[in-house]
Amino acid sequence: MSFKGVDFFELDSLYSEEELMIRDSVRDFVDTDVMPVIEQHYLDGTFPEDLTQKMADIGLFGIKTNEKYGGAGAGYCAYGLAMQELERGDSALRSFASVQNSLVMFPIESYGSDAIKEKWLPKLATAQAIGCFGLTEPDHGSNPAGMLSVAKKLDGGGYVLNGTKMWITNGTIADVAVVWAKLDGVVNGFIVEKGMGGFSAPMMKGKHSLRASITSELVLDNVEVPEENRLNISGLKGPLSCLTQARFGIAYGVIGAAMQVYESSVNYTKSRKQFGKPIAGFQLIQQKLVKMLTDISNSQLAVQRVGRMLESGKYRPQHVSFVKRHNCNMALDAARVARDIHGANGILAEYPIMRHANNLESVITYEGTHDIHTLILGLDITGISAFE
Ligand code: TGC
Ligand code: FAD
Repeated sequence: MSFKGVDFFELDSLYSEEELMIRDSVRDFVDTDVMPVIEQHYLDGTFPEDLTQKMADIGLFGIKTNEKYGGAGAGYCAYGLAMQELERGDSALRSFASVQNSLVMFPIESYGSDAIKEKWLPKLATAQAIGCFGLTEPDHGSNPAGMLSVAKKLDGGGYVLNGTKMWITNGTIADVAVVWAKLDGVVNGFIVEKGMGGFSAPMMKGKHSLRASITSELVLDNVEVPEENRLNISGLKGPLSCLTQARFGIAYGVIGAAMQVYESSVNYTKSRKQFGKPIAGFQLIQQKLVKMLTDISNSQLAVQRVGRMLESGKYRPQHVSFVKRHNCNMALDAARVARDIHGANGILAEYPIMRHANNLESVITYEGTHDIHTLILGLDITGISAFE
């Protein structure tokens, strides 16, 4: 039976027909193509690479990108709903799509030279090319301003890049990397292409979370890139503007994971009997289900509002921090409670619980940890920075 969604407040009425159509096509894809294979990929620690073409075919890459580059030219809420459905399948697939859309196509479209846009956007939209985004370094995660990667201008034109990036989603399989490095002490973005001399992207191993996602190092050892591969933005606002896009998609995405663990919990508690009756009949269980539904519904309302604010251009990045922080925390809590509700069965691959719970431990950390978003909002409230 296909997924019906969790919609206590009849929120479908807040979306256009086109937005619901996009959501439903991703929902069908997840039910048909993702659910049957994802647990095994998670257990094996493999990314389902064979699904990327189908994802492109249903328009999952370049959802907001201009149609002239092969995108769908849709709005933020359409993008968000697509991420929600994908993450109901697995955070790894949503991560893949977040990176492709928000962290690679967005900066190329916003800041790339015409040559770079024409070269990469159509290929990224059709999954002929895969992208990655290299900001984090081994010793600079929450504080990317301290990055050590450097770019130097070459006398004959172009730049030479040196440095190491870590925790880079899609790195090993990427054809193109958006890499951030300091040029004369200021953060700048560069397009690094697979096969460029001195560039390698070894896979990171041993993860207990996001096991169906590829996570890599990026090693830049005197990599030469031409002038046209430098993005037309300087300062930390370059990468942070990309993060605003991706964080919004995550805030929608994690609702999908929460919906999945909630639905499984409702079904499980109705069929699982203890002390002579279904556990759904115990007050403590009902209280947990009510909290999950309340939290999911609040998160849905908040993120839809932020989506419309982004579409109107009347937003501040702090609005996005609010929903990234709140919704990731909500989904992780829901997954942990669902694990409890499923008892011992909650740790089995037969149920979509532990996988989501483990994945969400990464999702609450990447794109700005829960506490970094707390500090962003704390600064917004008080006007006093507590970062240092
Ligand atoms: P700060 O002085 O606050 O800002 C520097 C400049 O940037 C502007 N700005 C933003 N612009 C757009 N969007 C935002 N969200 C922005 N936030 C700030 C700001 O106005 C300023 O502009 P200007 O013109 O004055 O220069 O910078 P800071 O160094 O104090 O840093 C602030 C802090 C700590 C909040 C920031 O560094 C931060 O957000 N840290 C968290 C790092 C992070 O999120 N890393 C994510 C790496 S990528 C990733 O995780 C991908 S996971 C992909 C997946 O698999 O889904
Ligand atoms: P740290 O910054 O070392 O933080 C450790 C702890 O200290 C956290 O609890 C944090 O909240 C806390 N802390 C830090 N600073 C402060 C402070 N000022 N006040 C109070 N507490 C503080 N990065 C990319 O660039 N591209 C990617 O594609 C990408 N994909 C990822 C995929 C996965 C699976 C994971 C796990 C990470 C990925 N990341 C990626 C990296 C991610 O963005 C970072 O892990 C994240 O920004 C946190 O950095 P850190 O891990 O170095 O933690």
